[in-house]
Amino acid sequence: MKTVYNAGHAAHDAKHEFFRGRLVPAFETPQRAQYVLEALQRSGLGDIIAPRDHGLAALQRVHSAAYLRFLQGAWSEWLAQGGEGEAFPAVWPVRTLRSDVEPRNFTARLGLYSMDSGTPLTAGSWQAAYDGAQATLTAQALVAAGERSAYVLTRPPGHHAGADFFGGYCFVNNAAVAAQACIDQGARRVAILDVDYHHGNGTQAIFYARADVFFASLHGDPLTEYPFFLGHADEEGEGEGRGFNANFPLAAGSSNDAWFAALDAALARLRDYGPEMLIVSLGVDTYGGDPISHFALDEPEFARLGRELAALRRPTLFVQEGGYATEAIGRNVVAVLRGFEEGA
Ligand code: OKP
Ligand code: ZN
Repeated sequence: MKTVYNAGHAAHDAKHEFFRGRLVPAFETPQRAQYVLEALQRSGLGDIIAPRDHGLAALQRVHSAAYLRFLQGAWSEWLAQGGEGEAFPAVWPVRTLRSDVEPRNFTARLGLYSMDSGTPLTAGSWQAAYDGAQATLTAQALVAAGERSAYVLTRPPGHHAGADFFGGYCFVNNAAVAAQACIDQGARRVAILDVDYHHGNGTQAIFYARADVFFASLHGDPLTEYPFFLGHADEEGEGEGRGFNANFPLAAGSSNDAWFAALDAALARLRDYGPEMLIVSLGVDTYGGDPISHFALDEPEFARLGRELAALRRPTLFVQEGGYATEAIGRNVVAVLRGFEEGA
């Protein structure tokens, strides 16, 4: 399996994030991708190639023009108004406040286009996220051209980013960009399976009213886990999309047996759907040693995940999402990809 590696990821290098009332070292670091890269190189899994630039248009297919414009210019606006260090949003248009009028004030727009204060915006955030989407499009093109599978090694992750907001460490929704690219190339059914510990609220929302992209997600129950405000089992899609969204929330602390039972249920839904391409939002923060998550997967379980995904027999694109036990991410990712190749 080929890897497309976004070497530009390191341009997004936040030093801090807010956690329980104080600034702590950021969990989402360049070291994450570095460790995966080293594990991949040791694994001999396949070539590691550079992204090709497919341009901004594919991003505009899932994100609003106003949001992308904001992201591109945000860092220079932050500097121009005297910002120091990383930019964190602090005010949001929640219930009864208007989000249909774009304020002129930068802090207000930072809130309008975000969902939390946990996502530091840095000098290189836009560039790293843009390059990540290009890496994803490069890998999507490989699979669309007939490769059995491909893996996108990138950060920051993407699945929390909505059509017009960032959050949960995410700026550009790579999995959504890839799914939309498949549709724009003529596919009629694409499936996204999100196995990150956190619900992929952005991906779900982007395709919620559509039948051409099925979204299924296994995740920590939003009653207690981030992103808290989406990801419940009764979210089944709306309008034409009714029946094409499937959430499998699991209590924090759930066993591996419970996790694989939910995986089997999700895979059964995807088998019925019969997608032309499967996109896997591959977070490995389901690892038992993850510092911000509460499932218990380990190397053998990641390998089993890979094998079960291969059994779907669909062209498969893996897109890197979370995983914060830095020293273990590499071997966990390699276990999934190896398991997939064994099963393929
Ligand atoms: C991104 B992805 C820890 C609090 C959690 C947001 C978590 C985003 C996870 N400081 N903050 O889904 O792995
Ligand atoms: Zn996650």
